[in-house]
Amino acid sequence: MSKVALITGIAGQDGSYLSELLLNKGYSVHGIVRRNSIPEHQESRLDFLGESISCYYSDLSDVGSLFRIIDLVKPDEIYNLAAQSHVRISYEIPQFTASTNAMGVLNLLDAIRLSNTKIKFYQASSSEMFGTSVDSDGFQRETTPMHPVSPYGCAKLFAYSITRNYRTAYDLFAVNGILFNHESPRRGSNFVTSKVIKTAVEIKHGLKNKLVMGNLDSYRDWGHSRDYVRAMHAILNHDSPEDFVVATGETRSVRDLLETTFSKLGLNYLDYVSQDKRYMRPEELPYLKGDASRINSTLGWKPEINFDQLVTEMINFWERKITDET
Ligand code: NAP
Ligand code: F7E
Repeated sequence: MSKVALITGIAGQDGSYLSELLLNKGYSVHGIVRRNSIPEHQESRLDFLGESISCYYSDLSDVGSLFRIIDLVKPDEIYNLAAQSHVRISYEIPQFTASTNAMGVLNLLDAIRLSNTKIKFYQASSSEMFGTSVDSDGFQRETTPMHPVSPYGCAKLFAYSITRNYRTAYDLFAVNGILFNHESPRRGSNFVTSKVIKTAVEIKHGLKNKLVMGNLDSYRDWGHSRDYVRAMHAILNHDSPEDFVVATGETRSVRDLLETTFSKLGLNYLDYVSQDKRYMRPEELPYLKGDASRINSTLGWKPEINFDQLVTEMINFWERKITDET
């Protein structure tokens, strides 16, 4: 019999790639979406999957609806990808961010604990939890202390901790994937990779003439969402419940991202880019570089798409989209 997966945040970037992966593995795939006043756009990342998945209205803050859906779907695995996932915006809506990203996870864990303790639970934890903490060799790994520097990171740290707590206290198969930044053509257009690549393509086509940015000197470890959802599935299907870092092990500055993108398009970013404080954060996380050797040696996971291929895929996507629209 096919396994049943329930994905919260199914209509997000990772939700769409994970749905594809699980369907290809023969899963029956179900997901939670929030009510939106324009339902036509809401599941656009899932359109290509047609009727092969089933979605239900819910919200991580609505415990009753979580119980209802778990009872209806009877999942073997729950992937909790739902979150207010934008770090800068978490400063503007800190309480909503904490309510979804922290308390929402507790709601789901309680729903599992009180309905069926056999359900396996994956929590989308984040490298943002490390904050300013880096090991002396320049990497962050499973043992690195966590000192988050944003409302988003603080809420995710609660979620990470309560997942571990419920694992040991109630013997749940509840695990964390500590994922570093991962991107794709399906990335929201207000995250830095999509913003830079989309705007650079628009500049090349004469649709815009400037790109206004925030901090250019932070470093990120950027991978591809398609690779990272493979890691989520592997972590949840390991024979014991453990937490793993998922990363490429390479770090680049936002400036490097600008340079790579604009030069692929035959442009010089210095001619177009300015900075404005509206895109700066009250506190910045300056540097991320993950050590994924544990997941590599234990589960055999490694990324297959490198930074250069990621940027090229995203440029091609925005080239096609902009050409189709003009
Ligand atoms: P995303 O594209 O922003 O997707 C998040 C999804 O969660 C959206 O579909 C959103 O729905 C939904 N959501 C938000 N608040 C909700 C609530 N209260 N109840 C139910 N659903 C809600 O994010 P992503 O990039 O796919 O990331 C997936 C998960 O991994 C998130 O938890 C994120 O924090 C975490 N993560 C991401 C990265 C990364 O680099 N991408 C790295 C580490 C961890 P709406 O569209 O209706 O808002
Ligand atoms: O910013 C800088 C910004 O918003 C990356 C989320 O998926 O990864 C993501 O969080 C860097 C930061 O991602 C702009 O200050 C400069 O240093 O793309 P981002 P993030 O904050 O790292 C973690 C792991 C998650 O878990 C999160 O869910 O780029 N930056 N100028 C800018 N960033 C944005 N968004 N916009 C700018 O104009």
